[in-house]
Amino acid sequence: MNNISCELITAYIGLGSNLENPIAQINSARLAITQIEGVKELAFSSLYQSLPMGPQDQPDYVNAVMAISTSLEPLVLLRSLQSVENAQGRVRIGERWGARTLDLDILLYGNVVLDLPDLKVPHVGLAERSFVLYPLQEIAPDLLIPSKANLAELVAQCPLDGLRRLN
Ligand code: ROI
Repeated sequence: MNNISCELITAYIGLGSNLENPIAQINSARLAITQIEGVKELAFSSLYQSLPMGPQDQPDYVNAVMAISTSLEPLVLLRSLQSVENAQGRVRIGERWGARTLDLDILLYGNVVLDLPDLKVPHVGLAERSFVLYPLQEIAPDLLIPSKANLAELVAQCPLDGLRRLN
């Protein structure tokens, strides 16, 4: 045993896609995330169809939320998720809040609050996004969100905004 630091953190990842077969994008991202060393899947929500937040001249999104147990530090986890995005054809140019093949966001990392240039947790948009809150509630109904509120309160204040469960 030479692995000294092995604290496991429960983190929540938001998955979103609105290009090139979004359902397949989400399913293959799920598989790729489970194959990251130091990551184990704990739960995966249903898939949801959602109206685009941001510019409206883009296709509807498919969204889901995944709970993982991880030994990776937050920024290492972020870089690993970015590799998955890149492997699935994500191109970081073009319009802000435009269409994308795959978006992976760290929504929560245990009870940690982080405000780094590259990573803010809890995710800044979490409280306003039905396509994050409802799937999150499905897999973690009793969740407390550090520095915000409990999830049930946030869900109660967030209209569905066209969100539809797909499966
Ligand atoms: N809108 C929806 N419905 N779902 C997303 O995952 C999503 N992701 C984004 C922006 C462009 C803000 N809009 C979205 O990054």
